[in-house]
Amino acid sequence: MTDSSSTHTETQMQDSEKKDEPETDIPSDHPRYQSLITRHRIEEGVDAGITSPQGLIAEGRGEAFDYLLGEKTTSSADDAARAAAALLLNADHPVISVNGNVAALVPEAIVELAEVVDADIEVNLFNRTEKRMTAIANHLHDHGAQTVKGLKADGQIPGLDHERGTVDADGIGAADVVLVPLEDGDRAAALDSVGKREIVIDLNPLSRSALAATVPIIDNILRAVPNITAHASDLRQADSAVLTTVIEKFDANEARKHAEQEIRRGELTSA
Ligand code: PTJ
Repeated sequence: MTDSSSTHTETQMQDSEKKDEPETDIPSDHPRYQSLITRHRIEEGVDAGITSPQGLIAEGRGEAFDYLLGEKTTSSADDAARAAAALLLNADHPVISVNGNVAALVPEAIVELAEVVDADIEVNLFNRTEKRMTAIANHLHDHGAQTVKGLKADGQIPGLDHERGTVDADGIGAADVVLVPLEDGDRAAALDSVGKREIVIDLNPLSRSALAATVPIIDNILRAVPNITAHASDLRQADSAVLTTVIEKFDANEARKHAEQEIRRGELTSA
């Protein structure tokens, strides 16, 4: 699941992507095939009213970090994915938060992870509109989700203005652990301040979201979500003491530092 066993993760990623693969004219032997497919998915998400136009900018930013990371899951990101799996399995009420980029990029992988760790799925948007909330919930249902929260909007995270703080009271409002991929820094900080333990997936190790996280996973969401699921399947039968040890052994500061070093070192090959 790490650099040394990345084939497993890559195979999973390729399999999950094939199922979702959009219609494109991009030749599969193009050296930047993966990146071009990802861009295309975000573009399709915008066209379908799922992804916000700002999601295009976020994707470009993430892509630049991923390029510098060598577009692979580092050993520290793999440790983080294992700690995330343990945290989700050990939680009383885990929730996976889905925004417009997440819905466009990994809808099936999110549904699969939620099943394995028995988490709620909640749509939670930075640029919230009822139209986009409904479109994303429908999209997740189309990809196998049974229940999608977020539409009741009867809860509020303190410290944020109304729209950005709106959640379901029995979803994120009641969660003890929240997976927030590609989250805005302000909202990550607000969730942290009300005592939620956060797992953040973000390619930028210096982002405020990554800094607020109990478990920051500095990896592309395309690789990170199937990797958490693989670790969760592996840890599923483990008792609470084993899960607690996995969580306690993980060092968030070390993980962020390692990712930053990898990015700064940036041993690039042309692509
Ligand atoms: O759908 P909405 O309205 O909730 O809006 C979602 C976005 C992502 C547009 C919104 O939350 C936003 O503007 O986020 P930021 O502040 O641009 O932060 C997004 C972070 O995700 C950045 O640090 C990027 O580096 C990172 N990122 C982008 N693509 C990926 C990624 N991290 C992991 N995997 C990616 N594919």
